[in-house]
Amino acid sequence: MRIFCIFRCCLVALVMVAIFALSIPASAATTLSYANFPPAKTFPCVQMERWKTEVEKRTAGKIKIQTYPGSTLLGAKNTLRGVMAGQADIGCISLAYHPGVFPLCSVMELPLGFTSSTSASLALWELFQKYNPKEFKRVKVLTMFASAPSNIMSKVPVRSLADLKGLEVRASGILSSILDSLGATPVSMPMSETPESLQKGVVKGLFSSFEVLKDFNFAEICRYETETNAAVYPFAVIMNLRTWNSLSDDVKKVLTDLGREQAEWTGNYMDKHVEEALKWSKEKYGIEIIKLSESDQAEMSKRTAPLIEDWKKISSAKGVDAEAVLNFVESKKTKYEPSR
Ligand code: 3IO
Repeated sequence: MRIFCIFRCCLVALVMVAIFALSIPASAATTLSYANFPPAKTFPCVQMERWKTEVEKRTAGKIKIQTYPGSTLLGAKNTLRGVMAGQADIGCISLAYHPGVFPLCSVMELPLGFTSSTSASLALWELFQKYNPKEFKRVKVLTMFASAPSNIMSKVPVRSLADLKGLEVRASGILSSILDSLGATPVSMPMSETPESLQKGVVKGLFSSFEVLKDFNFAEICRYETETNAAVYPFAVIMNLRTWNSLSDDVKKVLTDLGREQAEWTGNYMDKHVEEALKWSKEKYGIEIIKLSESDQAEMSKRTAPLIEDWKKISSAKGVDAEAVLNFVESKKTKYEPSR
């Protein structure tokens, strides 16, 4: 009886040690949540999965990232607050969904003539590094990037600025003001609400980069694509500050080192994907690409130029050295634009 009791005690102890040992590797890894608003196959989520893979590899299993695409954790407009409050550790935001909140970085929404996502993404990242603007002081910025230049995708052909008059077109932020200055009727909403609005006919088109023709299948409903190569949409990937402060120095270094690389990777991915999406849309739906006349292009520059002056006034009132910021972005554009 006694021997049996000792044996049983040993067995219990052994099982407990085994459970403890097994639990060590699990508790050594920290899992961070990452919220993203658009569907999984769109570019903000493609870059999220790439970032996750690199972080998990480079931290050798210390950090695991649980990704939540398609607004499954936080939506387009509440990701900023949600990350500040700790509802998610990390989140991806489109700055144009928060008018007035980012007086400095909103410079990237202006019609500055960027022709690629890569050059705009690098300019945005370096702008942030240089000014470290206080508009982001309540979060840690991990990386930034920008969409490719925006164009009009519509159900009806827009062959001239005259055709745009009164047309309801979806955009956000300063890009809505660009549409307004061209005579369209802008309807501001996040990209994630656009499929339904197009379906219901609330809007007749959208103003964004061309890769969405494939990724949202917008080519099916918007057969006319008018090239404007207008402004880009700037994005930021932000982390909760308490989460950031809880990370070890070696993990912080991995994330810091990845910032610029990720901006460039995303730009390259986007620029290639725009080409692919256009080819796909032509083959599958026979979309028509429309170029505006020289005189309409000149008229566009003339009508949108005051938006730059407006931005200067608004950002200066919030303490931004507007002239210096614009000059900085122009110099980066010259540096990174593919020479033609
Ligand atoms: C965008 C946003 C979500 C998914 C794909 C996208 N491609 C371009 C954008 C930028 C944009 O239109 C926006 O609303 O942020």
